[in-house]
Amino acid sequence: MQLSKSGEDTARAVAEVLEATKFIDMHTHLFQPSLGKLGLWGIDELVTYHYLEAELFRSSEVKPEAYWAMSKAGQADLIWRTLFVENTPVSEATRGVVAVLHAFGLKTESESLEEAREFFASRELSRHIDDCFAKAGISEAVMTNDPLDPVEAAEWEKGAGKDARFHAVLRLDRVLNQWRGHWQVLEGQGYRVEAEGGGKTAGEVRRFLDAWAEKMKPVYMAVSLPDTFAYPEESLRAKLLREAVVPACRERGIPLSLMIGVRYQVNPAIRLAGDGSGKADLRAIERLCRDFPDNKFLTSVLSRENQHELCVYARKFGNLMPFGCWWFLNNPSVVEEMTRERIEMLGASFIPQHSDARVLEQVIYKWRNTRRTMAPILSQSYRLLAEDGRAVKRADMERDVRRMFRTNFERWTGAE
Ligand code: FIX
Ligand code: ZN
Repeated sequence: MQLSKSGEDTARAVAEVLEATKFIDMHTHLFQPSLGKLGLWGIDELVTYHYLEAELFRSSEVKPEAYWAMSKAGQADLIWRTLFVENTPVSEATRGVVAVLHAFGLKTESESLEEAREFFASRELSRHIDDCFAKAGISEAVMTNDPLDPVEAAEWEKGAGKDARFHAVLRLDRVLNQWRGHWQVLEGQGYRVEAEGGGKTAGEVRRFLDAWAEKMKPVYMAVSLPDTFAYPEESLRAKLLREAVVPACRERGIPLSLMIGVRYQVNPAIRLAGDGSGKADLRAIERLCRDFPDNKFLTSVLSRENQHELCVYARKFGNLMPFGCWWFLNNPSVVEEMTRERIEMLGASFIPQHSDARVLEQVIYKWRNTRRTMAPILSQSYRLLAEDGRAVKRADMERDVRRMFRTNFERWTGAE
């Protein structure tokens, strides 16, 4: 269907296409039910999300150590009262909880969480996952799987059955960033590795990666990296990247996801909520993409100040795929700026968003927000194109949206 140049036709068609397309959520902290009790869901987990814990400590007299001593329900009741009853839930993360309650037809202005607790307690998890994914408009979610997490490793060793709604990712933070605290776990599993990384360490880490990749069948390998990350550098991390991780990804034909710019634990007192953000030196990406042209690098950077530079690098390297508006960037004001400059510089050759959901029901609001922010941006792009002489067909829109939210990922990972 040829769209007229009128804005309202375009806006309506874009909204309909976004609504009708099932997205792939290519980075989450969700877990398939066959991995036991690792997956978080329900109102108490939603309300104690670390984004909301950070906001609690700005609006309550409670001290972190007193908060951590509370029960999960007690923590949730305090956050609900503080951020949702005594204050208006206008922040992105608080509004998200309201959107989830509303999506399930629950009251959004209750003084207590009792109605919500009863509702979520009544849900059967696998059907609840189907319902949440349907409400979110996603077909599948990509997990974050840590072979050095003893609880998760034990679940994989039991033989976690494949779940078509989920894809695995081999997460490497403990290997690449926390070697000192974990090398002896590998040694205990029979890998001839050394504290300083000498001897056969790189080859043995490669053997470890291959063994876990056979078990998990990951769609990519991933690591989050500090704002100070540099490559090349004289460090064990650089050596393991060069000699173990990058070759392993290349030979398996899967990307390496680099998530760069975290300032870990700037405030340890508030635990998972205590991480910050810092501008990184993206010349590391330049060197990795140039030195390893047969590797594919999914990349998300945490500092708003690095975003335009990442787009420029993506124009230089076809093996670099920018993805997502990560963590502190996942707010409409920043998502709009990042997505507009990406479309202007990269067309549809990037992955606009991931949810980073830690609690199952978060996919509902995170993807609702993505569609809401994306619609006017895409409409504007098509209106400009029409004004400059090329009217846009609905089929063009469907192809573009499918490419950004599905086929860029599928083509890069082989995850069909
Ligand atoms: O490293 C990561 O995967 C980050 O997304 C998380 O560590 C972070 O806590 C998060 O959930 C951000 O949304
Ligand atoms: Zn994450």
